[in-house]
Amino acid sequence: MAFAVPVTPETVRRATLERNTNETKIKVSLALDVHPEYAPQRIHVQTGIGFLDHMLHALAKHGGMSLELTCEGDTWIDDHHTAEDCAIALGLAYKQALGPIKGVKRYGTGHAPLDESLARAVVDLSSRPYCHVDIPFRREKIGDLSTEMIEHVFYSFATESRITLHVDLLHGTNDHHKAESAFKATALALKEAATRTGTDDVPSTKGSLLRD
Ligand SMILES: [Mn+2]
Repeated sequence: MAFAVPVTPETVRRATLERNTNETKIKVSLALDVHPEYAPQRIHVQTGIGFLDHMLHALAKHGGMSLELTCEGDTWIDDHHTAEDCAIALGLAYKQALGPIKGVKRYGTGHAPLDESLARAVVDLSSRPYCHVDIPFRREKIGDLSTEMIEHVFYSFATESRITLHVDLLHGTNDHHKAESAFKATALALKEAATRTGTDDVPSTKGSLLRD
């Protein structure tokens, strides 16, 4: 029988890292556990791309995470390097914060509607990086984020965090709503998958979910 793991400053799963290239300079600090008193949820995202900030903020908020992420990227070129690298850095932080895959649910499913849009996300903290995204957008861009980068963000996050992630838009018409419901569904799936069971069990019949 599982029991809740108390969230204290000592038990919060967290990671802080920097990732610097000639294209982007990123600082990220991520905590996978929040508590109103001991670990209040704090979210500050500043990537230089407003709509990406909005999506990562939603991911953290509904994923029950604290997230500080800042990026100085070459947005004078376009949004590609910044969006991709922020997702890579976030994935690295997620993997690091999660640590060895044991004592967690491992699987998570999220459904999030936003008005007419409904997205489903399914996560497996498998150490097997895989990503499937099916969100048919109509527009080229939402704000300053190219819609093609939304799939890329999910892909980069899943690859770097070494999770299996499937995100499907079930239906919807408004592109802003479609994207937001997808990030919120992913947040809910991640939150469930990372929920601690209160045991030391490795959730695999193989007895091992290897992480480096
Ligand atoms: Mn919105």
